[in-house]
Amino acid sequence: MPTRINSTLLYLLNASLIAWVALTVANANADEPILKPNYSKTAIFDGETLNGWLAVPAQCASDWKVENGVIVGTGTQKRLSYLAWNNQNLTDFDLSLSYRLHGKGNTGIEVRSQSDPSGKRPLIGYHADLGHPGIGKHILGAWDFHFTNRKEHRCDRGTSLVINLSGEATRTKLISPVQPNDVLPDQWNQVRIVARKNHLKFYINGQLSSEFTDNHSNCQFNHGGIGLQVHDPGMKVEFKDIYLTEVSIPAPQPPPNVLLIAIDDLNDWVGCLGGHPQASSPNIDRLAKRGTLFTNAHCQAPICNPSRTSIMYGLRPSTSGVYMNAPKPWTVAGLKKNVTLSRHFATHGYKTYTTGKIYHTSGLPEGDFDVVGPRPGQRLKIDQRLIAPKKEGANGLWDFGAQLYDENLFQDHQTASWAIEQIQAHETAKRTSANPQATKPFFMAIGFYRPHVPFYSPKRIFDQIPLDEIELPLVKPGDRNDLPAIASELMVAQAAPDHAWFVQSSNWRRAVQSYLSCIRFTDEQVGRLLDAVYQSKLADNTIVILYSDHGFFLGEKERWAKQSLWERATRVPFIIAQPGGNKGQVCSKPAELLSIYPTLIELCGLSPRNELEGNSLAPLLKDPEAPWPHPALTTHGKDNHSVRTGTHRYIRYRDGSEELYDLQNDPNEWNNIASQREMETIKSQLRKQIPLKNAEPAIGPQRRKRNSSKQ
Ligand SMILES: [Ca+2]
Ligand SMILES: [Ca+2]
Repeated sequence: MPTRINSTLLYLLNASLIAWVALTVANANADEPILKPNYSKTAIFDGETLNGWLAVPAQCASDWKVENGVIVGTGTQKRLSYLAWNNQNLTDFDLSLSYRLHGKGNTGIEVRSQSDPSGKRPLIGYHADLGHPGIGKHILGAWDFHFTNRKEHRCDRGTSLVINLSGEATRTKLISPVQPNDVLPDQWNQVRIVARKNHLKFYINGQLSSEFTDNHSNCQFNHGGIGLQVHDPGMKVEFKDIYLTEVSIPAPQPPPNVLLIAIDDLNDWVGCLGGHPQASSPNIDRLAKRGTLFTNAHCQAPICNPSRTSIMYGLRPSTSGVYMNAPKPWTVAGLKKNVTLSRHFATHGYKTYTTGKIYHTSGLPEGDFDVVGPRPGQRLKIDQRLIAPKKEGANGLWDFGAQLYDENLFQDHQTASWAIEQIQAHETAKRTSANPQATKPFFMAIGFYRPHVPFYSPKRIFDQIPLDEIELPLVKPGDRNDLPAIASELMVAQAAPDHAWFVQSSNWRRAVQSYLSCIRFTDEQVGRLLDAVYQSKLADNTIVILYSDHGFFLGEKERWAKQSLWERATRVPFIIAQPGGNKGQVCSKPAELLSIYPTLIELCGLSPRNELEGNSLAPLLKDPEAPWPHPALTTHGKDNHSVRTGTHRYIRYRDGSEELYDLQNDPNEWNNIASQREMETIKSQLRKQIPLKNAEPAIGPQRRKRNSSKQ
């Protein structure tokens, strides 16, 4: 906590004489609506005196006084006048205060401020601008760059600015920034400034106004002071309720390794989620015991390509325009400059590995990983076809049953074996190195293929679940009668056989048996990976995250596969286990796979990225009951969205039709209560969570070519 210093003493000090002590940059911390309780919030204005504050330049001391419990700044001359807080070495912090601007004028808050070596200005640094309402977006709610030796980047109200290493800027619009009429003239308004490493955010009255990430090498300020400003002669501004919360998280040393385990098409039929009474997954369950299990976690798209794109690019489908299994995201012009999760780790000194299915069809953006292992695909030449073709148009992958060949030849066994070799080689290299600290940490993304179709597993596993004991999912007759027409049309999985075929051909029970068997086999492979990490020294320094790209229907609602906005297709297993973190935690707050990217940034101390749309789950890893206002959103095709809260699911389709389910009383989502009059209030609240942006479906290179040849 900063020490209070008598203002007279400070008055005698020229600000330029204050030694600026460079501190180690604190760890990145993604934006959090509420700070964790272990950071102390300090009132830095006592309501009576200017103790701890310093007028800069000293000649303007008469511009600042305390009256009726508030700081009053008056513009007396044509000059910049500041009231600076005495701690000049703030790195990462939250600053909140109230201000009231009488009439017209221009004020603001200098942050990471330092004395100007050229003497041109009283202070230099980043400046959160606060002019009177109506003054324009380049002042009210904008960031200024008050530096002497670098470009003044415009970061107007409503802007998200990223400055790259060489000082070039790119700007995007914020989705719902503060509006001019949200700022009240002549009345108290709230300001909050969040400074995390090189990422600074500026809020007015609870709404984000503008933000920037400053990567400009050697130019950014990673520490400094705080200064209240009076800009114009004749103006009057008041400040009160000034609170500072210093945030300092030491960067993890050495940086942790990351093992990402992606499973394909695994719904909530795992032991720890209890989605099916015969589900067995002792290894996934033991990972849950090492960390936090999110029991209300959902994919952002209920199909491979858009879900995996969302995870690796950190964007919602409604922003990227990648809604279906084409195009591949790295062929989309608008996404080519985006930095994927693995590349972001690579730029922070990580060695990156992958094997199996991380992106759809096992494809990869060029150069996305340093070391790439086998990616054999969904079906092997060795696989025997077991069930006769089902319907015209049904995808040839639809097959199921036991395969009799050597278990070591199964795709997922090979995937795990390759990953284990890399993990062991890394551990050996580090252990035998003369300088273990110089060994790069790893980021390893491992993608298992099963239980995606074909549902093949070794006979040993298959025989564990006798066919006549299989319990089928519950189906309510007439369940679909209360659905809007668009739901039935949109939620047909073209590649899957009809439910009627499974029933009439007596294959329903066998398909469920096969799916459950695949889960058990994949779980065994997860177990082998976990042993490689947890039975070695890497256990103390490796974060393990396990997820499935989306869920899967096996007859519920008389349908099969994914491609729907209902619970069985959106709910996924999702576990984060970090060394030193809380063990055996269960968190029932709505969680999104989109959060993987920002969460890893926070846990590993990487630089934040403005474009990421997910919320870091770090607060929930510390306290699963922490305030969490975010629902989990799932999007299927343009402008069809589901909003999942702790209690309800609201679906709104592009034609405006709706569904609403009370999951607490109706866990199978049998009763669509959207048309009940008393649901209007909850529907209107949930509707507000739907993304405002609904990008046109992205076009890949082939489509573009065809289109251009037509013109
Ligand atoms: Ca999938
Ligand atoms: Ca129904």
